[in-house]
Formats: sequence, structure tokens, C-alpha cells
Amino acid sequence: MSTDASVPVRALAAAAPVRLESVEVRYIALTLVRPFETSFGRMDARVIPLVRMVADGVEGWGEIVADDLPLFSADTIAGAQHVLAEAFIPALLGRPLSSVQDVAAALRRFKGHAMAKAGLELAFMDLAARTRGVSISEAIGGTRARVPVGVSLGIEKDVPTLVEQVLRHVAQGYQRIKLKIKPGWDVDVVRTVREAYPTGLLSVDANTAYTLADADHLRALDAFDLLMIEQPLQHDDLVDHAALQKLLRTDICLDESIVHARAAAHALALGSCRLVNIKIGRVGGYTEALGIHDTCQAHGAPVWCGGMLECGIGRAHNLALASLPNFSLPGDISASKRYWTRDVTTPFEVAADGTVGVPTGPGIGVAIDMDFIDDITTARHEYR
Ligand code: NPQ
Ligand code: MG
Repeated sequence: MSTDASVPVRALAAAAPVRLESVEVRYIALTLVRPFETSFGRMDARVIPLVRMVADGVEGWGEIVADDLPLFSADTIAGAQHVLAEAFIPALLGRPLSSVQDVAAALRRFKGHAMAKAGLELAFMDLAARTRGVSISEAIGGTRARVPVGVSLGIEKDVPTLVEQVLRHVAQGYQRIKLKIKPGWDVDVVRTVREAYPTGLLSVDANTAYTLADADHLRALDAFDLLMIEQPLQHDDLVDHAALQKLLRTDICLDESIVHARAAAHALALGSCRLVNIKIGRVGGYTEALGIHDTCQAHGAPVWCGGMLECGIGRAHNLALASLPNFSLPGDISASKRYWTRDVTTPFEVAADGTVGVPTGPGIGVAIDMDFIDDITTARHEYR
């Protein structure tokens, strides 16, 4: 028995060792209700690869959050398809898997492709929790029934349009507003939004759009009492982030840079950030996400759950993760209707108090709309 009460007890195991009967990867096409623009590009629709595992009549679902092009990270949908078919799924079929950690161990020798690995860990976690009749939140040691949420607002055609979006989402209860910034859409935009939204939680996300040479310009953001500046510099540069953090009063939060628990430990030791955004897809699944959660908790650094414009399956997994105790800031976990006119699961809603309920049913805990998924499926590959 552990003597350290701060170390959560987690059973990421299935009721009995699982031998997968089939792993299906299917691609669904969904159109966003409104285009979403970041410093790296504009998106108006998504193809989302879904993973469905079956064993002993029980299924499990995961989502792969990769994009067509390697703009957010090196992961791509085509790359995921390749490594799933040629390496990852063959490494899982025909061997007993007792826990999510067994899945992680079977894939560990393969470098990169975190989002494809995460799709498999997520589907297995769903299946494993269902075999035990518990929700994923319960299985991983979640402590909250509802989690606080915020919204991430893209770059707009003009500032009045953005201000209108800010006020609309504040009125819906969102507890934190995040603005996407890039050179030419930053200090003046944030000043105007701050005037219209003077006291609420406000943060910005640059998605790597700046360099350390922009430090003086970024210091102007210190005037707006921001909750954080997310990922201002390059994805692979913890050293320049440490230099920048020394020059800023505002807390830096890293997203793209935190690719596993060791990177989180390095970033906190170097002073590259004071906060961490955890995305299960970016870090390769539950195993690393929980490791980052614990590493940050040990350093006294709060974490929050990031988002990748997921459909209901990824959103359900995010909610389970965000129910852990060190997720103490509002996550990028918005209502289904913020992104989709129709979701592939029971839709998620944001209550007037700015929280979303954590699903309580077995596994991901929400109903899958199989008819709708079949309607929007563009391709399907099954592996046995
Ligand atoms: C972020 N998410 O925090 C990301 C950006 C993002 C909600 O701001 C496919 C690939 C879809 C990469 C959606 C939010 C994505 C993506 C959003 C990145 O940086
Ligand atoms: Mg981000």
C-alpha cells in the first residue's frame, strides 16, 4: 500500500486480460458550424479518424485528433493510417492486454505518432472500463462530477466580430475566454476585448507564432491581467520559453512543447512555464497524460484540459481526464453545438454556471449515435 496520500490509486486494467477480436479505423467527415482560425491556418471542416475495438462482445471507442497537414504537430491523418496499419495495430492483435499500460508498452518502441497511439489507448480505456462496469472517470481516480470549462475563440475578420463572439460565450456561462493571437492580431485586439470583458478570466494562445526577439512586444500583454499566454514560441524550444518567462509577469502555459511527462518535468525545472495544458492526443494517451498530471501536481503547477475540436467521443474522454484533482483551471471543453450541428454522441451541454457534467455511464459514458456515424463515414478499415 502506498504511504503517500497524494499518489492516486488507479486501476487502468480490464476485468480480465483482453484479446482484441478486431480493431476498426473509420473516417468521419464533419463540418464546423463556424470556421476556426489560428496562427497556423483556417479550418472549416474536419475528417476525424475513429478507432473501435471489440473483444468478447464489448466495444471501445477512441478518436484521433490529427489534422490533414502537420501544422499543429508532426502528426497527420495519413501518417496515422500508415503506422496503425503497418505497426501499431499488428503489435496489439493476438497478445493479451491487461491494462492501458500494456497498450502503451506494446507501442513504446515506435517513435512519434502520439495521436495515433492515443486513439488506441482511448479505445482500450473505454473497452477496459466497460468490462468492469465503471466510467473512465471512476477508473482513473477522477474526483469531480462536473468540470469548469472555457472556450477558445479563433481569429476573426475584424475586432467587433470577435468582441461579439466573446460576449455571446460569456452569456452562455463559459468561465474563461481564450483568444487566438498572431503577429498583427495581438496587443490591440486583446486591449479592445479587455475593455468589453474587464474582469473575467482571459487568456491568449499563439500556437508558436513568435520568437524571443518579440519579447518586448509580448511584454505589452502584461497590462491585461491575462490568466496565461499559451505556447508563444517554437514547439521544441524549452530554453527560449524559460528566457521569455523571466521577462513576463504573465504565466506562460505550454501546449505543443509538452509531448510527454519528461518534457513537463524539464519545462518546470527550467522555468519554461508555470502552467501546463494536457491534451490526451498530443501526449499519446492516458498513460502519459496521467504522468503529466502527477508531475505537475508534484511541482505545484496547475494543469487544464486542452481541446482539438473533437467530436463527442474525444470530448467524453477529455471530460473523464479533466475530472482528476489537479485539473484546477477551466478546460477547452466546449458544448457540442459550439462546433457541430449534430454530434456523434449524446450532445454535451454547458450549464449556466459554466460547467459540463462528467459522463457517469460505463466507459466513455455516453450513447454513440451509430446511424449518424454510418451516414458520415467516408472510409473504413478493419484489422483482425
Ligand atoms: C490549441 N485547440 O489549444 C488548439 C488548436 C487546435 C481549441 O484552441 C486539428 C489539428 C484540429 C490541430 C484544433 C484549441 C485542431 C488543431 C485546434 C489545433 O492550440
Ligand atoms: Mg494551444
